[in-house]
Amino acid sequence: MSEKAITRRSFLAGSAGVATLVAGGFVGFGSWKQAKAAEKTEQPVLATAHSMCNACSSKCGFTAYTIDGKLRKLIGDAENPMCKGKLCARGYGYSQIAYSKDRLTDPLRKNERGEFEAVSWDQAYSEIAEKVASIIGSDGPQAIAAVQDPRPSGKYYTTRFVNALGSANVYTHAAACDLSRASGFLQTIGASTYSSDIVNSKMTMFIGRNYADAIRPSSVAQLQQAHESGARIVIVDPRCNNTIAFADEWVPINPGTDLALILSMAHVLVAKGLYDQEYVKANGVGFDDWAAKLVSYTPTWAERITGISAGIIERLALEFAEAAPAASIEQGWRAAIGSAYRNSGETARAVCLFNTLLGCWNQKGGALFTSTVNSGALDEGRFPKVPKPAVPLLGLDDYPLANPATGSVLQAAKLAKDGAIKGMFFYQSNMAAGYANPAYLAEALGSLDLMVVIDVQMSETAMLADYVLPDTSYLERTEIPEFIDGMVPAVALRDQVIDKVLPNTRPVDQIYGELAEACGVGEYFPFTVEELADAQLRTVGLSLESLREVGTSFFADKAYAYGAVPIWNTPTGKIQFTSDACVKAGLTATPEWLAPSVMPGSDDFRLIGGKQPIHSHTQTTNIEDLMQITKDYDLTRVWMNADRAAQMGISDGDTVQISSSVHSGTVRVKVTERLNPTALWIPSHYGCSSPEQHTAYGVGLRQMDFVPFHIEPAYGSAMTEEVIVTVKKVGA
Ligand SMILES: Nc1nc2c(c(=O)[nH]1)N[C@H]1C(S)=C(S)[C@@H](COP(=O)(O)OP(=O)(O)OC[C@H]3O[C@@H](n4cnc5c(=O)[nH]c(N)nc54)[C@H](O)[C@@H]3O)O[C@H]1N2
Ligand SMILES: Nc1nc2c(c(=O)[nH]1)N[C@H]1C(S)=C(S)[C@@H](COP(=O)(O)OP(=O)(O)OC[C@H]3O[C@@H](n4cnc5c(=O)[nH]c(N)nc54)[C@H](O)[C@@H]3O)O[C@H]1N2
Ligand code: SF4
Ligand SMILES: [Mo]
Repeated sequence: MSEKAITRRSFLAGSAGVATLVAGGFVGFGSWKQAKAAEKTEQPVLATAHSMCNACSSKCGFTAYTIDGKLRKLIGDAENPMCKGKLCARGYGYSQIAYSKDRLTDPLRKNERGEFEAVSWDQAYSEIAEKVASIIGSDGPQAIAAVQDPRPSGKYYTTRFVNALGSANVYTHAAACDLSRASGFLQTIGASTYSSDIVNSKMTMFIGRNYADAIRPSSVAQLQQAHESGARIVIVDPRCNNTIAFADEWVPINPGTDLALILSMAHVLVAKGLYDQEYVKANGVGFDDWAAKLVSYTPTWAERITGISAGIIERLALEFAEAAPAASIEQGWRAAIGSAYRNSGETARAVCLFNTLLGCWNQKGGALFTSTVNSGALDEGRFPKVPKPAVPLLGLDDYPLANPATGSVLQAAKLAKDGAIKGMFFYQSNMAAGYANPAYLAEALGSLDLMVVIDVQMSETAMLADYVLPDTSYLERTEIPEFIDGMVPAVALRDQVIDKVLPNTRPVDQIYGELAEACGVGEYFPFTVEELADAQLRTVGLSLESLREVGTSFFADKAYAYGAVPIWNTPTGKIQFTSDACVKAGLTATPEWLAPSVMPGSDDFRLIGGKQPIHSHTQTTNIEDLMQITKDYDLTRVWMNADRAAQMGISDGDTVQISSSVHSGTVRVKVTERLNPTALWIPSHYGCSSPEQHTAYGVGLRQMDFVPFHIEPAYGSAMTEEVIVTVKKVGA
């Protein structure tokens, strides 16, 4: 598939053309700009620069090759820990965003008729500042909030700006991604994630995590290596996803029941005494309480819930015992334990406790706590400290287990609807299309007095805004460094690699700096992004110049060593088999079976979703070449189990109407043996409802439209798969 995409890419130079130009030699992007400024360049100038992809949050490092400031090709940097030399198809395809005809070109303001009109930057800033002042005047700074998708500069500048206004309310997309996972892990092991050492493992189980479709190139490479070196790889997924290419077994579980599987595997280990008793004793608190609950979770009990035979469950548990401590349940990301169900947070807790039974933490082949290096303290004269906001992040009272680093943006939406939050800023976030039911979000965000969206194209979220501010694309701006967690911690840079395409766009650092100035808090932004990047890098022995040379730099002296006893950063300082905070939040002390909030019957289905390798969330479907792959391979179809389809008289390619309690839509069907019969699987990228995205608009269905607005108790997530749908054939 990607080969096809690559041959179509119009920006790739023919190799003969490149060869001629190479004769002129390569220069860095900075030198190219100087040459251009001096206007002495008669011959086309080739330049190269390191930067980072922005098509998903993995931020793979690459070298960009340009001719006269225009992008010609990208090559993944071999040293970069995220890509290890290979970008994925999205990484190549998404670079076209810079030249997209649907880019936002000017600041926009919505007029009384609800239409956008172009305004000057100064006018936008001064009107926004006026509204900010009025909101703060009447409701205090805590009525201001922001949402950002964690990118290096986006995160830093959004937080700094909102904090400077006196508000702590900065949220991320976590509530629709990995909030339950991070929060459940925090309750149990005091860390929001870990890394399974797949390559050195004897056995790794993936529960709703799909390396081959929800791609990070280095993870795919690791999995391939693990598979080739004999690690036993087990995929637990209602769908036989493409990771099966590197796996030994597919466990086609009923969706939403992973907790029962884990509890009953734990039952087997505890009942047979096949767990690391010494490890549990030394590191855990409350084990006996969990063990008492596990007694009833026999494989026979779990078979009825999960649809997986008791024999298979017992075998998997015994295989784990045999492989321990070089074994683990992989950390997962989104599906099943991230934000899908009423039991996602509790499933995440159980995952950590199961790994504890294996005694695999920080063991070779087990589950590791690698580390990152961070920027040290900066000179406060040049980079003034922003005072800590008086009121803490809103929403944590209602969802007390939500990871405090991200909060629950859905509770923020509710607060907007109720009028407690009145002004919201969005940076690189398409909340309205992806974080929960879009109709609810449109209403909630529609209640705001001020909504400002900074984006590169007219997203569904931007459509709702009062002001839309056009960012430069990621290829056109320099950001602050990205510190990368790993076996050897690293740092990489997103740098400007092409000349600005649209003259009236501005980079994120400039936008927030100028907004701050207009809002009267400009004193917190008296530096350029280059100065900040350089200062941060100098605290770790590097400089902007030295990082630009190499793209990625490693901290070899901080390399991971197996065997270290982790510091369990929980209230008890132990691995918490029982948690007081969970009890306070209305859950059980130890993870017990908690059924999903809805269950499909024999006439309907649970709608589940997932990634396709050529798209990211909602942000890439407007890229023509990526969407062409969708069309060529008919990728908008929903998957339906072959037996169920036969029973309903539905054939491959038929058109069906899918209806949930809140939405209905028609789509074509892919009939397959590769899906659990209780599930209907929908790709999560389609159904764009912004007419200004001319390629993506109206193609396919949007998963989130079918999901009612509801929030996982205690954890604050979107419960994206707590939805039952009926299916009716409407056309052959
Ligand atoms: N429908 C749907 N919903 C989803 C998902 C899905 O696959 N489909 N996935 C879920 C998951 S796992 C996650 S992590 C979240 C992700 O949710 P988000 O982080 O909101 O990601 P996207 O939906 O891709 O929206 C990103 C927005 O950023 C804009 N953007 C892209 N580049 C730039 C830039 O350089 N500058 C600025 N200012 N904006 C830019 C895009 O145009 C787009 O509007 O969504 C969750 N919800
Ligand atoms: N191509 C692509 N890659 C991406 C992204 C992207 O948008 N596109 N986004 C990145 C981001 S932000 C994220 S969060 C990750 C997400 O990474 P993943 O969590 O791996 O991705 P998903 O596709 O959401 O879900 C993985 C699998 O879970 C299965 N699943 C659904 N429901 C259940 C269930 O109840 N139980 C079990 N056991 N399995 C279930 C789905 O069938 C799917 O195959 O991907 C990252 N990589
Ligand atoms: S995984 Fe693909 S889309 Fe994500 S950063 Fe890497 S190359 Fe870009
Ligand atoms: Mo995500």
